[in-house]
Amino acid sequence: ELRYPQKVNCAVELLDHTVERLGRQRRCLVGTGGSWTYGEVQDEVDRVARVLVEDFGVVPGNRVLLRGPNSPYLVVCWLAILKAGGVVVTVLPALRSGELATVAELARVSHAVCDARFVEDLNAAEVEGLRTVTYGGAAGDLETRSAAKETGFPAVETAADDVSLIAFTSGTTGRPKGCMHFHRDVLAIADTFSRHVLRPGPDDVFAGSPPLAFTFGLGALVVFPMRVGAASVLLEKATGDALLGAIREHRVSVLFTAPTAYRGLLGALDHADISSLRRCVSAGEHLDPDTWRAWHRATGIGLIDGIGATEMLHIFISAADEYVRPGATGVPVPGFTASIVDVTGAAVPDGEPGLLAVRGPVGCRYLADERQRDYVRNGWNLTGDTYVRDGDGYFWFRSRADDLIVSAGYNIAAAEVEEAVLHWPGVAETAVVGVPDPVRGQAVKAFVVLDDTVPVTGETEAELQEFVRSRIAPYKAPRVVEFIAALPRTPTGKVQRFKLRDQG
Ligand code: 3SK
Repeated sequence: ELRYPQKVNCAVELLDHTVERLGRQRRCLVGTGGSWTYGEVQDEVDRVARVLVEDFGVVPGNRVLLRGPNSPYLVVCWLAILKAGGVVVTVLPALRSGELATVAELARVSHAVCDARFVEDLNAAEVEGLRTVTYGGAAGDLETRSAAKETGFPAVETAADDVSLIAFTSGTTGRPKGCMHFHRDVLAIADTFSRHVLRPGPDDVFAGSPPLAFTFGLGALVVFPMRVGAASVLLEKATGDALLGAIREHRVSVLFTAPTAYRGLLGALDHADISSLRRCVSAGEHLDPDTWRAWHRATGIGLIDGIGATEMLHIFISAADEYVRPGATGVPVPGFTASIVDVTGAAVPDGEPGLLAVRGPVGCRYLADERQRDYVRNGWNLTGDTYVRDGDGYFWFRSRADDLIVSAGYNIAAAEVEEAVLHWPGVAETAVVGVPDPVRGQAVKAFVVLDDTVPVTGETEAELQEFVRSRIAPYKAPRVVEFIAALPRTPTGKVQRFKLRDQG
């Protein structure tokens, strides 16, 4: 069981205590403008915290919106808000003014720290009483103010159970939900998944694609490296080339990204130097066994698959090294318990699909949202995923609960059909949904993005259907195929199936 002191500030734990243990000289954050040691980060965090408190009147408990692409300075601001006792509400730079207004209203933000290049949309959101400070670029005045401040800021002594951050999830549909997480929760994700599965050390160098506004990125690129005194490379635009360039230049050893990106990287490894890589984590979407094997063949590294959720802050089922079974997500991370239940909450026998239920040191706490009652039942968090547990205790993804297609009385997991479609040469990505059908109730429809090696002809749809029927039970094969240029995705990369369903 994890135990933390009653008073704990996660920023102090991640930064000041790491400096106390390992000194000021270790490399901490790396960006396009150069790198920062732990000591430099500590000094700037303290100065920025002073700006927030002394110039902008931040008091403990204030909710502070933080907006900018991944960069060392974004991390400095994140830590400074926490040391000042604020609650960080990190949002994606891609959000538009209407979305920002919704988040600001739901979270009742009083202050904002914003990359100067992204302040226009924030201003256009017209959040009443919002006090905004910008950083970066000519218009950034945070750095000018911080340069005039002293270091050595006395951090606010927050309670372990004080809210440290509110992370918004749009899910794939509906009104955004704010997930509140405590100071101890931030430490708990490092002391569970990272400590027991990833097992990084102070000489590791982390990099990856997820934005810090997505808690996947926050854990991967801030919390996990800083908990052990390692370094993190923050890329504004983590395209395949940028990631490969960073791996070579900074000798990255721990990589975090999603299966789609691993598939993309596979095509670009020929002239890449990835000899420094030692751990590669895949999460954010289901990892199919073919991608696992292809990455293993090409790099000799077994991907560490994991499932997490913004509601759970980070990964709670995973496996690494000899415990990996390609195609399975893994087993509950030490500290978490998982089980498979039916809609009444009763346990489902091993081998049968049901709803994934999980409990552990971190859990869902929606901010003023009645959907809390659906997510947490009897202390179990219901993630909305359908899984099967096998006799060895491994968890195998079937589908999102809302991705189950019921056609002519058959339950069809969209993921299974997608896996079959993906085997067809030339398919870059696919999403399978159920669309209304007068005879079957629902019909299976595949939206398919082809790479440019395959021209679409009048025969292509039939050929693909025939191919899928040869791989899985014919009733699961798509009755309709639509070829499209790109799948609609949320800003964090999840496929927006509801848009495809609406499109029919
Ligand atoms: O699996 C996910 O989507 C996820 C969400 C939040 C944090 C971490 C992860 C892996």
